[in-house]
Amino acid sequence: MPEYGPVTVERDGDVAVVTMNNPPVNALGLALRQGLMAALDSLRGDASVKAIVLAGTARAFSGGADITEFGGAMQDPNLRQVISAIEDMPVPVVAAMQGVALGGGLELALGCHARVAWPTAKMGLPEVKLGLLPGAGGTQRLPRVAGVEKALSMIVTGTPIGAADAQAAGVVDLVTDGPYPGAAVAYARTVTDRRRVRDREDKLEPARTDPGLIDRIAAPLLKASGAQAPRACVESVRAAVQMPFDEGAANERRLFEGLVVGDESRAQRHAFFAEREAQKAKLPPGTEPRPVQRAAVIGAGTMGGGIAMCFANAGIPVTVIETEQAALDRGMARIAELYATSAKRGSITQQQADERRGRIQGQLGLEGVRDADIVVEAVFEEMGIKKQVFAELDRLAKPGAVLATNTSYLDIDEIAAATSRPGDVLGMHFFSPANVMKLLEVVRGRNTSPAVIATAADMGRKLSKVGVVVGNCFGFVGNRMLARRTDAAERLLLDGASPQEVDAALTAFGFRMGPFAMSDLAGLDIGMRIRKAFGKRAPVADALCDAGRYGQKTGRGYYLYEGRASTPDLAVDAIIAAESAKLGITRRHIGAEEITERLIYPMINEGARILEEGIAERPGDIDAIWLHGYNWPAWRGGPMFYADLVGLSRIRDRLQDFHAATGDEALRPAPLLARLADAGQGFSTPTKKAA
Ligand code: T1G
Repeated sequence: MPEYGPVTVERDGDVAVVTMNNPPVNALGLALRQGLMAALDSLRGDASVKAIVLAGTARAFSGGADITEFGGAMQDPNLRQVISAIEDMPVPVVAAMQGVALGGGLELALGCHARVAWPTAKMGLPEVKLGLLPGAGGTQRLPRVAGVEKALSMIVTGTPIGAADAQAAGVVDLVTDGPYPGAAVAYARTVTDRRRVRDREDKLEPARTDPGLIDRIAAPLLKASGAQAPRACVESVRAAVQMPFDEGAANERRLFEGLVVGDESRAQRHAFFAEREAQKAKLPPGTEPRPVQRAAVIGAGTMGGGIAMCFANAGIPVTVIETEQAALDRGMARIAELYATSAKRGSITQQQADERRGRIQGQLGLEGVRDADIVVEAVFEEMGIKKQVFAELDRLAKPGAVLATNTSYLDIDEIAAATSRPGDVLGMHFFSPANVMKLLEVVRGRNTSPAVIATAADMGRKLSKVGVVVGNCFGFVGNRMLARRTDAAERLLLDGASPQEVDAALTAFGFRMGPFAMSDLAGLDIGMRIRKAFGKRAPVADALCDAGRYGQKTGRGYYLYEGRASTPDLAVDAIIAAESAKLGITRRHIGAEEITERLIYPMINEGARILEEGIAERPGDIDAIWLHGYNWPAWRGGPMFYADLVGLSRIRDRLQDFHAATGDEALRPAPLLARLADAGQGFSTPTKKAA
């Protein structure tokens, strides 16, 4: 069996099977491209070959272009050359797709004359999630097989589709669960139409005859993001409709080359790798996670219910524990309702909803933890109650069970000290709604054993979370940095900005919601309780709470609410002005740039302290936390990556200004930040992958 690097060629009678095997996901790096070209060259003149099947592995047909190659000089053959070579083969080439076919992987398949998919196949063009657009003909070929509407939705959202959907859309010609790749070999023998996808125009006609079609479809898709890439995707598909193939492809290339060198794509490529690196906890070699067959969650409130759903969704039976029947019934009813809604929306099947619901059992009393391998406590956020629960868990839970608390800021070591097995205790901080949000802060205590950390990190992967291991301190990583932004927002109001100006600056930066709209959604009373518990003051927020303005739940907070619709409220301006006057602050107009800097730079500064203290292992971990837990805009890469883009000397200088103006010690540049700025360095010396 001839081999060309990671590519092998095998004969099945008159059909040649070309198989890509470049673990882990058949990324189309140079060696694989060269191997494909060599294999095709070896077959081109062979008259005994009547058809070719292009195959991958069970995990991936191909995960696309090798992202680590971006930013460097791309060596030939490039992917477009490989695809043209396939298109121009003298015999039909059929793609056999199981696992993922993403980005360049789907573009490769679209270069084939036909496509056969297995039920496990997932295909899409997710380049927009890397701040790019498909750069090997995807924006030109996909509309030619799936039509403009489907293609635009797939390309601008980057969301992959399954085999059945792909067949319905015309992306694949056959879906089979026959032998792999044998069923494609059999199909290849029947293929007579060797028309290249690039030569098919019929599916472009509707857009050619209806000039407004593209904009009508694109408008709602573009609403979601302020980034450049989604707009470039639309322009490239428009070119597919308006230009001959080669011109459209050249235009796509031009757009691609503009984006790939830009900050947005660098930021999103950084985010891609940071998310994966962040999940690799630094543990002693040979540390193994403990087996988990069964889980228990204490507390059936919003968080407890969501956490239980995570376990059930991952196939792990879970017991939800409450102290009162009414609370248990409410919690179980909420879970059932959430599953019913998901089934109704079609995001899961009714059968999946029933199976998952069936894995969750409610129980009164802590006895229910006895057979659990992992217990997650999600009771009221008060230290006394937490310690009581953990003392009971220590008595009831089986030896070796992992005892986790979902606290979002309390001291893990103090909670662990309530047990005789602090090595088995750690934090597993989920984000609300827990069954939706991807982030999981895995908080190691002073005595937490490596095996327990490994078990929680492994559980994060199994629950499809981005599990980031962090150290124990007030608010861990995310909330500790968020507290700096909250303080800054409060100070901006006192200095002269309005809630809507502050929120507008942050949404313009790329967040979906500003700090005050977010506070109104969560409820100002939550912040007030924490401030009271720790003796902290926030003059404006306290005054609003004193006035009973808790946000949406009371119909007024920083804004006035009619249902979910909010409007500015002059009464709030008066409250703010009064608090400023009490503090002798002269209010002034503050521009959007200063507002943005005063919200973001203190967070970055706190991030530097967190790195210095070893609470976070890598700057990328902080970025992954903010990207997956706090809606930091992906095209800005995360706070620490963004800091490197801005330049640490600018941030240091501005912080010094803010410190001088307010006397707030938290705004004094952190030693690490000052040191790196003085040395002209950044938080992340460019890793090979994000260069
Ligand atoms: N390039 C390089 N490395 C990749 C890679 C890729 N395309 N995809 C995955 N990896 C690495 C990843 O970093 C990790 O490494 C390991 O593989 C396993 O990945 C011209 C411009 C395929 C769905 O956007 O979405 O084609 O951490 O942990 O959960 O138009 O990886 O082990 O060292 O994520 O099973 C478009 C990106 C590229 C798909 C598998 N393609 N990949 O998920 O494993 S741009 C994508 C994924 C492009 C063309 C353009 C996922 C996956 P390590 P993993 P997984």
